[in-house]
Amino acid sequence: KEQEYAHIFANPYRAAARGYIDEVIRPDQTREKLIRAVARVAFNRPNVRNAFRPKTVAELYEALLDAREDTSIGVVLLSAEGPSTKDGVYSFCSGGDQNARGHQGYVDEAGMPRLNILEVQRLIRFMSKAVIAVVPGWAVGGGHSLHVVCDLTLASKEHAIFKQTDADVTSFDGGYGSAYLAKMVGQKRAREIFFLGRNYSAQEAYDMGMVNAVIPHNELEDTAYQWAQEILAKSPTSIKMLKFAFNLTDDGMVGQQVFAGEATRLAYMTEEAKEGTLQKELRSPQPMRAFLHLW
Ligand code: S0N
Repeated sequence: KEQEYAHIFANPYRAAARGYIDEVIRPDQTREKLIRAVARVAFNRPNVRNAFRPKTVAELYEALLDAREDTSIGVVLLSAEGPSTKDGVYSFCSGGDQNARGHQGYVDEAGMPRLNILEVQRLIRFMSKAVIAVVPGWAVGGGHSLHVVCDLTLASKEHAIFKQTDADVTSFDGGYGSAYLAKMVGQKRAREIFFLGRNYSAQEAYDMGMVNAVIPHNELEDTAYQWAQEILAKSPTSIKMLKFAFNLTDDGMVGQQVFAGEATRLAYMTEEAKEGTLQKELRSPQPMRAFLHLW
């Protein structure tokens, strides 16, 4: 299907619902046998270095939301198609499409100015699953910010280049793209990246601490899948709680809310919660039995 994001469905029932496949043949599955899978969401505008316009961002948001809601998916890879058919250059994402930007900002097909890439950032940040940026080439401007907000980044040894052009084009990611980047690489390096707008290789990005591994280009996607498999082998609840715990201190009360919300969800699964739901205590107050057991 012609989309600005290639979206590979991990759940065959969802793919069938969207008309991508005709029939799902259900094997004899028990709950234990259910496969937890990896979703790969990939930029698909390689001839403009995978720049995003409002339409692209809307599709990206929908694909990521789909991956978040799909309980069979444990890890999301944010990657990119390529190379460009014009010149063979690889890119992850070059940020906002400069052709969609007018004096009102980034304007969608209905003429409405939008900057919904920040909603995508928040979706990645607050998603209860690990999101890995798979960077085959240029990661620039808002595309650089996207890799920053992902949980992990894997970069092509030969082709990945990291660059912040925000200050060249009168834009500034004052949130995760800069402040969170500074937590990763330190204040001086983050200011250098934004103030000078230089190119950094995958190795330099790794040395600074904003990339987890530098991978030979032709092994990048397989390696990302392998990392995802390793994460899938872990406890999903632990991965989720760890992600939200790592986020908590930087996200203020929103971070606390997200973490506490998950703690509440776990509390609902306790014996105490069964009694709490019945509200017996309100009718005839007495100590909760499950509570006594806990102590
Ligand atoms: C990526 C660069 C460095 C690649 O250079 P290279 O290899 O020399 O290729 P070019 O010849 O320049 O480009 C090849 C073709 O691709 C088109 N193109 C490239 N980038 C874009 C783009 N961003 N938009 C539209 N087209 C693009 C070129 O025009 C060329 O086309 P043809 O072949 O037809 O000539 C280099 O291309 C470059 O520097 N690109 C621009 C990068 C940039 O400045 N991006 C915008 C940065 N700003 C944002 O992203 C702001 C939006 C945003 O996300 C935001 C806003 C507020 C708060 C937060 C954020 C946030 O950052 O998240």
